[in-house]
Amino acid sequence: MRVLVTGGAGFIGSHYVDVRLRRHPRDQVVVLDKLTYAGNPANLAEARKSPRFRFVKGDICDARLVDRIVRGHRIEAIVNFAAETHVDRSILTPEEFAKTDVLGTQTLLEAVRKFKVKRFLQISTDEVYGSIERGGFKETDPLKPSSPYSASKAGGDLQVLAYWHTYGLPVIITRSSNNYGPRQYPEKLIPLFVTNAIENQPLPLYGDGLNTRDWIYVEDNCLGVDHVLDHGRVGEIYNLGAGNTRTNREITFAILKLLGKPARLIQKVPDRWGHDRRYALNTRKMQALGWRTQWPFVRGLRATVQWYQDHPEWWRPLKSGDYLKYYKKQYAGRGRQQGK
Ligand code: NAD
Ligand code: TDX
Repeated sequence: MRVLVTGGAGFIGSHYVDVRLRRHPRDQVVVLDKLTYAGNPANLAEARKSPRFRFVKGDICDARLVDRIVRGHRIEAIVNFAAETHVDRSILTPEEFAKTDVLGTQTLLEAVRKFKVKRFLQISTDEVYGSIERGGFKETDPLKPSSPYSASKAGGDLQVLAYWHTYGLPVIITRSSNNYGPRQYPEKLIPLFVTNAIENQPLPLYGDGLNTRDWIYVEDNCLGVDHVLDHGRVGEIYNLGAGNTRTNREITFAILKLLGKPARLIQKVPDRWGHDRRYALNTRKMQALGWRTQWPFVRGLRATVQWYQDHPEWWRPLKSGDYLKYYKKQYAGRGRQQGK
């Protein structure tokens, strides 16, 4: 199959490219990525060794470019990972999120329509369901996103479903829980805390630290995505979670323990605005499709911490320049929320 992976230079997308090339020895994979601050050509080092791999730098909102790639490479399937993905950034600059996550998705759907692409797989998130006190969300549950990020992702999902209902396009959506693993940009909880702890810098734990997420190892998510691309039913949504719910405090202490660092590195900071309390997914539908996670949390976290210890050349340059400007801005805005 000839597969277009958008956002393939990012964290999950790059792992997915590796998975697809490894598991399907005859497939060709084209990556389209804008290389925003989160995209990193180094993430595709393994893929570049393959003659079946091509990279194009560009924006999924650029309809002419998307058309040229889909037609030129005779693309049969699109897997859309491209998105603005960080909740804190979406609170500071929501516009980019609506552009890429909603309009970019729609631009890709138009290309699917025009060139009769056989499969369109939209990579979505558990955050579109909102927060849940106990139990896990099912695929049929209503959407109740809280942040500009999750609202934009929900907007993308609704476009995808509308193209299924209206034009009968062969679309599928996966919604995964929080991924972790090598090559995750060090603004997200686990890589931020691991790299800060390595450098003996404070770990900014939001609020009471009791917000809960379900953590899935990135390879388990990618194997699930691949399974859905080949075996999922069009028009369907599939949740991908690992059943590993942990509070942020638990994650923080686990990281400190693995690195042998003291609890005094933990710094209590004001809460994220509109911070969702708990995410969790019901994954029975994926299990019925024959998918299981393979990475227990303890093993996945150990492998992740080890990777960041072994690859300072990957993350050190990312934690300077623009990154620091963003950090200052983020904390400067805290506590100014009105109307709540
Ligand atoms: P990431 O931020 O690491 O990577 C996003 C990639 O998309 C980057 O390479 C970036 O350059 C690219 N990109 C951004 N805007 C683009 C545009 N307009 N055109 C082309 N490329 C563009 O993100 P990630 O964590 O790998 O997430 C990938 C996908 O998975 C996203 O759709 C995200 O919503 C979803 N997701 C992520 C998680 C998670 O825990 N990280 C969980 C559930 C779902
Ligand atoms: O410095 C921090 N301190 C902190 O306490 C950061 C960055 C986060 N947190 C908390 C906020 C959340 O409760 O940790 C939790 C996880 O935060 P993030 O890593 O920012 O992830 P989250 O907001 O849960 O969203 C992630 O999972 C779903 C991804 O960023 C999304 O792209 C994905 O859709």
